[in-house]
Amino acid sequence: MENAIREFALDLGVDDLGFAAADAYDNPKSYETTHFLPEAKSIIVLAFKVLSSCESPNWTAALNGYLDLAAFSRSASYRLARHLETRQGARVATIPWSYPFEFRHDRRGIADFSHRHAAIAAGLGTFGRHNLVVHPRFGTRVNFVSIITDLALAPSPRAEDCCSHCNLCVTSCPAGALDQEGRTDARKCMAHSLPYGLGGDIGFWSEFGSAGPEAQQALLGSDRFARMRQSTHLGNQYMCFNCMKSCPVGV
Ligand code: B12
Ligand code: SF4
Ligand code: SF4
Repeated sequence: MENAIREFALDLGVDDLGFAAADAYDNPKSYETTHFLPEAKSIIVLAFKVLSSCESPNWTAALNGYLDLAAFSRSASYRLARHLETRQGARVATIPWSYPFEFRHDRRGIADFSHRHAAIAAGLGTFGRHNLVVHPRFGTRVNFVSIITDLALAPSPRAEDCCSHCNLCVTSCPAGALDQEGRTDARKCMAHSLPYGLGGDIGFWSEFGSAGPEAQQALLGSDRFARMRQSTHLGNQYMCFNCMKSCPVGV
């Protein structure tokens, strides 16, 4: 069954996939797989190679390649999940690329499920110095989505250490967010990589609330406001790809 699933997914255009037993998924900060699907037995993790456009000096092109990946990952995940339902009689829970995730005050900025840990359990790579998963062939230039299912699937073998410990990701982070080993300073990263996300939005409206009428007019006419509005429509509007594009593995 694993081979048939693999063939179907690769035919869709997915770059790689791996299988993990649901109880091999180990992340104390996220929910158990049974939180998403009470009958969970396995996780199928799909890997999508990030387009070389992430290196474009033009930000529109860099971001657009990323949004293409996100849109495709959503459709590939749906098609594979439907295939599992119709052909294998499976039950499924699909976990998205990034959003939606349950925002909760007591779990600030922490998603319900970790694709990184699922990918490692499914043999799709190992943690690199930048706290991202390094895939043996695609290096860091890979994103994941996961499907939790009640099918009992044979787990894929774990990958060997894929990070060459060259430190290039750390030195190319413009925010210093990777200085401490084993931890991404999410605040520093977000200020640089997602300046028009939730934090930027809150900052804008706080400033707006305490500004006089003229300053408010200027704020509404600013590039900052236009970018923020665009970000609201697009979802994640990433402005930094440095830790991903600096990694020499698999390029
Ligand atoms: C919120 C989020 C962010 C936030 C906060 C990240 C954070 N706090 O770590 C911000 C905006 C800062 C961010 C930034 C980026 N992100 Co992000 N992000 C997410 C998202 C949506 C949720 C993360 C989460 O809360 N997971 C739940 C927690 C419980 O698990 P976790 O993510 O694995 O977090 C644990 C690990 O960090 C672990 N850990 C870290 N290092 C190590 C090392 C070892 C040895 C071990 C054992 C554990 C460990 O400890 C944490 C707690 O358990 C995920 C998608 C997802 N649902 O997985 C993408 C995701 C993690 N992001 C991704 C990417 C690519 C990025 C960026 C490069 C942005 C970009 N331009 O694309 C940067 C990279 C930052 C970096 N170097 O860490 C990819 C990673 C792909 C990969 N190859 O690993 C993901 C999986 C999206 C996807 N679908 O592919 N991200
Ligand atoms: S995305 Fe940019 S700011 Fe965030 S950790 Fe990577 S290099 Fe640093
Ligand atoms: S850039 Fe170097 S240190 Fe960083 S993850 Fe890649 S191989 Fe590891």
